[in-house]
Formats: sequence, structure tokens, C-alpha cells
Amino acid sequence: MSKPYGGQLAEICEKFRIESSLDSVETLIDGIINKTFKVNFTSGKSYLLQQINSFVFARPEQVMGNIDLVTAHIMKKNPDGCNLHFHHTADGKNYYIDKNGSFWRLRNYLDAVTFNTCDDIAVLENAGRAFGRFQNMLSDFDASVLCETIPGFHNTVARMETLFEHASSDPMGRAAEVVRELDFISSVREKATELCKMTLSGAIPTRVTHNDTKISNVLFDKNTRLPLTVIDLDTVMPGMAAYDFGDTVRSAAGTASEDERDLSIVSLDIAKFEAYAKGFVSETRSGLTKTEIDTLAQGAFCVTVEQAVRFLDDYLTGDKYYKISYPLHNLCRARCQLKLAGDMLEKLPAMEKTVAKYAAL
Ligand code: GN1
Ligand code: MG
Repeated sequence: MSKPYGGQLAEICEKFRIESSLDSVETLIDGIINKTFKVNFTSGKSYLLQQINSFVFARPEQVMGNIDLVTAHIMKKNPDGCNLHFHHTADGKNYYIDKNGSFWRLRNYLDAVTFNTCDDIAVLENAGRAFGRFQNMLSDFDASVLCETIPGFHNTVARMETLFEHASSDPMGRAAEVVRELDFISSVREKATELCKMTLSGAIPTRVTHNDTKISNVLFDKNTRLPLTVIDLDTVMPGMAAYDFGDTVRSAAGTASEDERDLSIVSLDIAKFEAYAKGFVSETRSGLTKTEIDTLAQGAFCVTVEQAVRFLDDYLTGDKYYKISYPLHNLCRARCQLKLAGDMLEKLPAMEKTVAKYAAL
């Protein structure tokens, strides 16, 4: 049995009142923010134990407060579905802070399959349905009860400003390496911040959204490949439907993974885009405004540029936010996202036409 944290994980699991002994622990590579373990008990049951990254989430108890409210809402809407269940400690909290101040949570383990990239068109359409339904389930959720767990999370305007400030203060002496990237970002700055500005002015409504709709955040049935549930509710808070739509396009409708180094193979696959758009738009066309529908495709471009800005900013400021596997990882991620965004810009008219086709059905 592997013993990450020197066996301390058993003690942490006990706090969540699991009535069995810890048998084995598997470290899962799951996302690039939190640490995730599959903990297997002698009873035969498994759970997902996560250590929340408190550099990213300064107030993890607010994240867990939001999750309590959102999971209860979804459970009411979808009582017979496959739902996330976070276990509570003896004092009724859905988290535990250990003696080192680390923040832990434990939920039911769902035996399912996830995709980081995906060539199966049917899976993409189903991912669209899953995130579309998730959006619908939250359409009557009172946004005012949610904490903004990461202020300005999808404020592309502010993220751009921060990037350019860091490019000029250059704390790590890396700005000279990214001149071309900064030039490209400047050239698309207006288009990439347009939806964010429309939301700030009220032209696009603010909704309760997932805000991290990577395709890896949908669980699919191992056999049928139908969507089971949407996971990673850490950033559910007020946001833009177009960014939720767009982030799945960014993560799943490209021809390569998020950190591909061979930029010659990075582009948007229009067939994948169409499959995803079909699923998402079929579920949401009656709930979203015309302006929202009309700007969904642009949302993919905006969120992809924003993601590049975030990776590049992390590179310029010393790689503190995202986990990296090698020194230039964030720079490579940023370059890959910029290549994808550039291709999306060229294909935007076709993408908009595709969305309009499914909106009109
Ligand atoms: C992070 O939670 P995870 O690792 O799937 C990030 C997202 C980014 C994504 C890029 C809280 O997602 O916003 O889009 O990495 N989450 C947070 O892979 O910053
Ligand atoms: Mg996340």
C-alpha cells in the first residue's frame, strides 16, 4: 500500500466518519490545481479525497459552502441521478482542516470514465448535453447566496491588465521571452474582452455557471459513454454562459491537448465543435437570450485567449498557480492556447453559423 503523507490520510478519512479501515490509496492525476486521492476501504467502498489548493482558493470554506448549496439544489432537481455527495465531519462540516492547516474534503467515488481530449463525436455531443443540462438546473438558483470564491475569475479585462502589468514589472526576468505572445494578445485584446465588457454593462446576463467546463469535468458511463454527472464544482458562481460553452470547446474541440508543444498540430476541429455545439445548444436554446446564443462561439475564442493570458501570467510571475511538470510548462501551455485562439478567430464565422443552425431547430 502506498502511503502518501506517511499514513496521515487514514486519520483524515476518519474525520469524515467512514466506518471501515483504509486499505489502499491511489494518487490520481486530476486537474492542475488540487491534489486528489482515491482511497479504498476494507469494506470494498472507495471515496475521493482531495486536498484543496489554498494558494488558488484563499477561502476554501467558502468553496465548500457553495458546494453544499449547489449539490443540495441539484439533488432536489435530479434525485434519481448520479450525484456528488460530500461527507460531513462530526461537527457538520463538509471539510476538515488538519494540524498543518491543510484543507481536505471527501466525496463518493464514481466509477466512470473521463476524457482529457476526445475524438469520439458522440461523446462530445453528450458533453454538450451534460453542461447544457447543468446550466438549466442552475437557472433558478439564487446567485446572491454564493460566495465569489475567486474574485474576477473570468474577468478577462482585469486578467489582461494584470498580465501587462507583470510584463512590465517582470518579476522573474522572463518578459523578453514572451514578446511575440504579448504582441498577439494585444492584437486580439479588443475582441477577446468584448463579451466580458458586455456582461459588465448588462448586455449579456450574469448567470450561475460552472466556470471550469473542461471536458475532463464530465463523468461518462464506462460502457454506454453517456454522461453521468458534471464534477469539480469549485468555481460554481456568477458567470457567463458563453464562457461555459467556450471552455469545453477550448479543451475538447481542438486537435491537440492543452499543453501540446508541436504547435503545427494545434487547431480547432470544426466537426468536434459542431458535435459539442449541437449538444449544448439543443439543451439551452430556450433558456438563453438571443444575444447569448449569438455570442456562444465568440465565448470559445475569449475564454481561450483568457486561458493563455492566465498561463502566461503564471509563467511571468514564477509558476505559483498551476502545477507544472517541467520549467517551461506554463509558457508552452500559453503558446498552445494562443495558437488555438488564432485558429478559432479564423473559423469564427463558421462556428457562429453552426451555433445558429442548432439554435434555429
Ligand atoms: C484549472 O480545476 P482544474 O485543474 O481542472 C483552473 C481552470 C483552468 C484549467 C486549465 C480554479 O482547472 O480555470 O481552465 O485549470 N481552475 C482554477 O486546465 O483556476
Ligand atoms: Mg477546477
